[in-house]
Amino acid sequence: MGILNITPDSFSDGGRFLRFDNALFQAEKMLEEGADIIDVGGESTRPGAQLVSTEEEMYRVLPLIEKLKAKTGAAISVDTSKAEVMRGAADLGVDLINDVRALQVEGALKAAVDSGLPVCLMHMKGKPKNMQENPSYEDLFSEIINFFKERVSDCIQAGIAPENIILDPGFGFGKTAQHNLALINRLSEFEALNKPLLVGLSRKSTIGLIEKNTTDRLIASVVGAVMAVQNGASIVRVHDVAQTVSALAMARAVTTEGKGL
Ligand code: 7PM
Repeated sequence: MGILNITPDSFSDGGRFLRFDNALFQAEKMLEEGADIIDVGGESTRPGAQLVSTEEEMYRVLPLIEKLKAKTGAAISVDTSKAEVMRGAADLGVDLINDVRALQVEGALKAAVDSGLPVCLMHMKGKPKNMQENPSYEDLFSEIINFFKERVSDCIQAGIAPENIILDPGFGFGKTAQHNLALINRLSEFEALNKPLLVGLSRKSTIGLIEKNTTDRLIASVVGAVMAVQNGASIVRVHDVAQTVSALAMARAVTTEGKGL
């Protein structure tokens, strides 16, 4: 899954068109590099980030989804927590709803059910505003697993098909570096839930402990992605598609002892 974040906008329309074209170019590049899904997001969930209005978020993501659907036929996911954005994206033929708030915002669960689309439910402890202020757990894995069990049960109850649910432990969302590293190392503990797992660790701050400069986080991010897949992840959400695809191809060649070559 390639990440396509639409950054905040200036007031000038020139800027908006430029950003739109740039985003389109990025998406096409990621598809050429081997991405299977493009994840389009218009809200920054960075710790302490400003909330984005529904109107602004729709304005950022919907035209892009529409254009991508028309131009590429690639699978598109929409990274949103807002019911209106989910509905708008579903009307445009989006393929997956990716929600860092796990459909807990007012109206989101209903919108997801009505869409009939697969959903990714992510674990977050706290809110983006304060989630990185000393996150603590009595037991990291059992807390996340219990959260998943409750959300899966609520989603199925509401009408989402069990086979349409993907789970994500939420790397960096209310977790210390040690928590994040434990999540990759013991990701297989989530396999008992029998759902596909999605992991997003690309360029995040834990990677930053290994490589300070954001521009130098490529190799560390790729190693994390490979280890996540080795430990059971079905989808990795990444910025650097070509390099991740290459690394995963090598890892698969080894584990299949070259059968696919
Ligand atoms: C600023 C800071 C912008 C952080 C974007 C981010 C995940 C996600 C994000 C994830 C799933 C990023 C994050 N992270 N969706 N959306 N899992 N399912 O680093 O880990 O891309 S936003």
